Amino acid sequence: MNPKELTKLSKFLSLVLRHEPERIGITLDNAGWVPVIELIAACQKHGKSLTVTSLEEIVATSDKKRFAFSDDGQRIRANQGHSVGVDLGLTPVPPPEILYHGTVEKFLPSIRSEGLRKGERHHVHLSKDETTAIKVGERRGQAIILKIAAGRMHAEGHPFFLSANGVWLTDHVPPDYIL
Ligand code: HQG
Repeated sequence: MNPKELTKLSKFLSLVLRHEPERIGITLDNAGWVPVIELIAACQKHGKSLTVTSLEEIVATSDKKRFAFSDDGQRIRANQGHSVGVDLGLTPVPPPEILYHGTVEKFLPSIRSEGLRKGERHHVHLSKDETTAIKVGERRGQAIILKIAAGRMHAEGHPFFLSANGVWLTDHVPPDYIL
C-alpha cells in the first residue's frame, strides 16, 4: 500500500481506537483493546480497505508507534491519546529531571495561569527531548517549547507514566513547575 493511503488509514485508526469506536460499531475493552478480526471487518464494512497485511504495516511503520498488538497478536489498541474511558494499566515511573512540552504562543497566558491541562485527553503529554516537543507544537503553528521540572514534580508527589511509545504522561502540570 502506498504511504499516503497508509497515513490516511492510520489517522482513521487513531480516530476509532482513541475517540470514536462507535463510528464503526466496535467496542474497546477496559484496557482499550479490540480483536483484530473485528476491527478489520468493521473497517471494511465502513468502506476502508484495511487488511491484516496493511494493519501490520501501519503498526510497524507508524512514526510514533501509535498502535500495539497484544502479545498473542489477536488484539490491537492505541498506545496513548484516548479520549474514551480506557485504563491502559500503565505503572508509574520516575521521570527525567526535565521534560518538554510543545505548544503555541496563544495558549501561553492560560497555561501560565492554570498550568498544563489534559483537556479531552487522559493526560497531559510531555516529550523527553526538545526535538520531539517542537514537532508536537508545530502541529498548531510556530512551536513554543516549555521546560517542565518533572523531577521536582515527581519528588513532590505527582505520578508520571511512560506510554509504550515513549510519551511521558501526567495528570496536570501546575504553573509552578513550568520553567
Ligand atoms: C494546550 C500528538 C490553554 C496544549 C502529539 C496543546 C502528542 C492549554 C493543547 C499528543 C492548556 C492540547 C498530544 C491551558 C494545555 N490553557 N491551552 N491550561 N494546557 N494547553 O492535542 O500535547 O499524533 O490535546 O499546549 O505528538 O498538543 O495524536 O495535546 O497545544 O504526543 O499520536 O492545549 O498528540 O500525538 O492539545 O499533543 P492536545 P498535545 P498523536
